[in-house]
Parts: sequence; structure tokens; C-alpha cells
Amino acid sequence: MKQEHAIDLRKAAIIGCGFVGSATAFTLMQSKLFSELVLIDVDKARAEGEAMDISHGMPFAAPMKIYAGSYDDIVDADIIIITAGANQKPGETRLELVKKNVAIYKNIIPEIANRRCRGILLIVSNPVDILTLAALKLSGFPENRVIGSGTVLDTARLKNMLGKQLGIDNRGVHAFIVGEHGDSEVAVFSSANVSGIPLEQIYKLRGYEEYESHTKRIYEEVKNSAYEIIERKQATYYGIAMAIKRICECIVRDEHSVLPVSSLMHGQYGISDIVLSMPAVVDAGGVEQILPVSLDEEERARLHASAKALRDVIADIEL
Ligand code: 6V0
Repeated sequence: MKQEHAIDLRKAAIIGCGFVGSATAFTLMQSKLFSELVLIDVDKARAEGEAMDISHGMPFAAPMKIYAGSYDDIVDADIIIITAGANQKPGETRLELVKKNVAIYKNIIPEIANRRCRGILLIVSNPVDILTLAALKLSGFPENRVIGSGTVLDTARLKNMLGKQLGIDNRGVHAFIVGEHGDSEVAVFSSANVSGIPLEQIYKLRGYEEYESHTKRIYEEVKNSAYEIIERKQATYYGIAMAIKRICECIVRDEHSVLPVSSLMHGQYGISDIVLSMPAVVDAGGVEQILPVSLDEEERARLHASAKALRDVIADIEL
């Protein structure tokens, strides 16, 4: 029997149910963050199949409504996660995807905006910074409600690799990747630390003398992770699904946690009017405040180069 709810139920939507969308749906089902999850894909059968498959695991998790739906089902979604679009082929850069995926966003975003959705748009498709800017412009949503997954995944990769190198739980490693989620991204080693101890110092304390060469190598490995995975298994999806779950947690629980999501810049380091990743306070309203991480001179120059790389691509497309 259907009855009035005394409390607001939490609903998420995933648009695009390929590798990333389906891994995200699977992860969110197990997270118990939402009571309802709607899956949308141009390939409706794919969305239906994923909803059926994931729902069969529900007796081992927690009850939740999961189904393949349409845009009419997302009007009351709290978070709308967009993973639709082409993915990188082996050797293809994220920026090379831009024209294909901007065209897809020109179909999807007006469907959302026309329904006056109140939810937060969480952009995941690549190139994520450009598509977040496209989503912002095409939706007319306030900018705090349009977030890109940005370098949340890259930062997790960095923490994981540093933790492994130092033999320390990666959750104690505080370090960020900022800038583009892509080839021009910047690893901020100058202010990285383990529980407050500067990275260079903890390298010494753990018996490693090769700070410069190790950190250079780790940066290259983080930057090339997606290429390496795609070379071996055609797509990356588990890491990003976990990163999306973490961003959803911050929103749903109004955590005010600091995550390097991508959002519109307003003069931080002299950069404006483009979207890139910088640590930001994330809460129930989306991005509450950008916190420009402290950078040394070289990192600052690299950040500007990253912003320029994004700007050059934007100049070439119509948003
Ligand atoms: P995939 O497996 O090809 O899935 C894409 C899905 O999108 C397919 O099921 C399509 O049918 C669907 N789709 C296409 N057009 C539309 C549309 N107009 N409306 C609804 N659905 C549509 O790709 P995969 O899942 O591997 O990757 C999806 C996107 O995520 C790509 O752009 C990747 O590059 C990107 N990633 C972003 C990451 C990040 O860190 N931000 C990480 C990994 C992948």
C-alpha cells in the first residue's frame, strides 16, 4: 500500500550505463546512501539489464528501488550523475573526446534543465572539466550545483602510490592533484604531508633518499594510470565508481569535506571562467568554497599551463 512519506527519501540518477555508469550503480547500491536509483541510457535495454542484474544482489545488501527510467524520473533526484559518452580508445587523450561528448551533452543537459530539476549535477564523462563547463552553461544551474568528479580519482591514485611507496596507510597521506583531469594535471608535492609531516621529511624518516626521482616517477604513473588500464582492459571503472560514491557521501551527509572536484574558477591563482580541479569544501549544496591549495613556483606555472591547455580546447568548440 502506498502512503505519504514523513521524511524525504534520497534518490540518485545515473545517465549513461556503460562501464562507468554500471560500476557506479553497483557501488551506490552497496553504499546504502540512496533509497532510489534510476538508470537512463539511450540503449534502454542496457539500462534495464543493469538494473535487473544489480537488483538481484539486493538481498545481500539493503532494500532499494533500482530501475531503468526516463528523464521524467529524475525531476526529484538529489544527485544526477552523468557518465554518458564515448570513452577513450587505447592511445586517445581525454581532450580528443571533446567534440563527440559535447554533442552528447547538448542532448542530455536540456532534458534535465527543461524539467527544472533541483538536484546536483555530477559530471563524470571526459574530458570532465570541459563537460562540466558545458553542463553549467547548458543547464543554467547555479554553479555550486554543477560539479565535475575532477581529480578526485587522480588524487586517490596519488595517495595510494605514495602510501605504498612509504609503507603507510594511504588514508594518512594528504596530497592533491589539481588542474585538468588529464595530461596537464599537477601533483602538489610541495605541501603534501603524512599526518602533518612534510613529504620530503617522511621519505627520509622511512629510509628513502630518492625523494625527487620517486615523486617524479609517481606523478608520471598517476597521470598515465588510465592509459595503462585501458591498454590492458579497455576501460577504467572501479576506481572512478568509488570516487563518485565518495562525492555522493559528502553531498548526502552534508559533510563539508574537502575534495578536489572540478568547478568554475573565480580568480584563484589568477584563473577565471574555466572549470578545473582545486580542493573544495563539498556539502549538501554542492561546492561550498574553493580552497586554493598552497603551490610552489613550479607548481603554479604548471597550473597555469594546465588552465591554458583547457582554454585552448574551449576556444575550439561551441558551448
Ligand atoms: P561506455 O561503456 O561506452 O558507456 C557510455 C554509455 O553512455 C553507453 O552505455 C552509451 O549507450 C551511453 N550514452 C551515449 N550517449 C548517450 C545519451 N545521449 N544519453 C544517454 N546515454 C548515452 O563508456 P564508459 O562507461 O567506459 O565511460 C563513460 C565516460 O566516463 C567516458 O567519457 C569516459 O572517458 C569517462 N570516464 C571518466 C572518468 C573520470 O575520472 N572522470 C574515469 C573513467 C571514465
